[in-house]
Amino acid sequence: MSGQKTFYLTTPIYYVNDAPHIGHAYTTLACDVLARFKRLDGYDVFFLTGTDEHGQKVEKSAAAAGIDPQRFTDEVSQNFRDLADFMNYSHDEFIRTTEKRHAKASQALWTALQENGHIYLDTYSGWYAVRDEAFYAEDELTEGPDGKKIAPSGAECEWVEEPSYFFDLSKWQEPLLKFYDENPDFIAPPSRRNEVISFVKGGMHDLSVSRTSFSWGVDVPDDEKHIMYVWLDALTNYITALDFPEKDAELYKKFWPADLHMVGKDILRFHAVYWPAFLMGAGLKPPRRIFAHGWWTNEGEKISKSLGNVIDPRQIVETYGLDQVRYFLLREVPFGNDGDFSHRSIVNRINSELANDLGNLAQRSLSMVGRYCGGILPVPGDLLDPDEQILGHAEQLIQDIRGHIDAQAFHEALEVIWGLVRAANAYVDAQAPWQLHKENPARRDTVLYVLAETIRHLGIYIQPFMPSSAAKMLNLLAVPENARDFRHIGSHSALIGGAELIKPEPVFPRFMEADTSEMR
Ligand code: ME8
Repeated sequence: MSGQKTFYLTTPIYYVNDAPHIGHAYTTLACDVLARFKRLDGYDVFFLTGTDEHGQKVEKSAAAAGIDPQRFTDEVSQNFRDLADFMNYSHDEFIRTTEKRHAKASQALWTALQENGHIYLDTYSGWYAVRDEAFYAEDELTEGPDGKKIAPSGAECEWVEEPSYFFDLSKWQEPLLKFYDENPDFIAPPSRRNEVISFVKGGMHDLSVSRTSFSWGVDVPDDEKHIMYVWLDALTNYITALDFPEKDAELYKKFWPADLHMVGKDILRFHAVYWPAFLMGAGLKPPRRIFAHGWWTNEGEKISKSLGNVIDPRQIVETYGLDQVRYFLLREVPFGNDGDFSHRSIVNRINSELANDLGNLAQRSLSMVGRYCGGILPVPGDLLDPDEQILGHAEQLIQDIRGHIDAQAFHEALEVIWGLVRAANAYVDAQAPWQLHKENPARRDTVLYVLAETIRHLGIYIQPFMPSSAAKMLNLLAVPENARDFRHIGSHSALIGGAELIKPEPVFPRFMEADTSEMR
């Protein structure tokens, strides 16, 4: 549709050295909620995720598995793709950096940087952490007990000395600081923005952007001894997916610059410093915003393979339910902060907020329609103040939710939605339709209609977070599928007084403790 607002958002592309875990699921989930929200809000959305398949780390993992790297990456990448389907993500495309089109895009970016005089040949001698695929300066490192050099991330470093091309990052201090200044929303949350600004103010060394001691990567144009540094290759995925560098690439014209690159805090520097510098160096526009979210721990402990406490998203979904996990991950922790996954807290939220607050509201309201009105949605009479109030609350809420989603404050969006759930429960208690049933059936009908209408709004609002449960809820109200987007907020037309409703079934069952006895 011409003139339609567009929204392009991306997840990091994940390394295929290992199985996907809850951290990967979390980042993509946040993007999925945002993508679904924007679609419901009338945007033409492009939502990209995928896998990062080059570099020393992946090459080593393939060697350890005794498989050639291409077959290894094919297998592990498929695990990420399967997880994305399992989690009900609505990505528009899944990119792999071993695709041909990606080598072409990375080489085109390289050539543009070279033509603009930002790349030169020299020798790199310094520290490198394979786990982070990152170079470190001596003064950033500490010494481990066995004398090994350790990066701030905890990764072990090795000494590297080899011919390398360099990108003139040291010259980008001023342009980057100016860019951050002119675009105050470029890095979020604000604490992260300050971190980046002080890093850049501290001065930067030129960045090694090619390697010669192994070969699993994209070839440097016109110098076959070199492959590109995996981060230069990886970051380019965001424009490969838009058909860069094809002439007149429609997707690129339509969606670049990206509205949001969602990342974890571990990889903010690559996205907020290197990536805009590469793009500006190549004469391209930087993205509009980078959001760096926090880190998950498991029952208070850092998640790591060596501790044996990696959380498998499939296992928790099988235990607690998909929408329950989607809700918990975004409700439990202010988005941006670190969070802890604990059995007790997820069960608490499932039982109190999903089963009791929202589930019961729908179940008891719709059961009354069944019991008192023969399952026929009643036609309302005149609205009184409390009715107008709750309906006004439901209708106005979209503005608050939109504000929170645009700030990536998912927890706040859910909090205000639950404000309406609580108000609706208070409305049922105050209006006591079971009492009205005996005394004033006409008023009872109005109250039940107002409740149905409030639940319709709640069903619409929770769609991005819990798509299947929201669909069940809207089905219970016989809301047509084409009347579930945000244009239908506040319009009463979607609920038809006189419509026959199906017998309600609980949308959010309680979690029974015995279900997990095996797990703990
Ligand atoms: O860094 N808590 O890939 P990666 C929260 N290929 N999020 C977590 C997490 C945790 N415990 N663990 C991982 C790479 N993540 C590069 C990216 S982009 C051009 C290239 C999430 O497989 C979080 O989003 O190591 C983090 O940034 C990402 O996974 C790192 O994934």
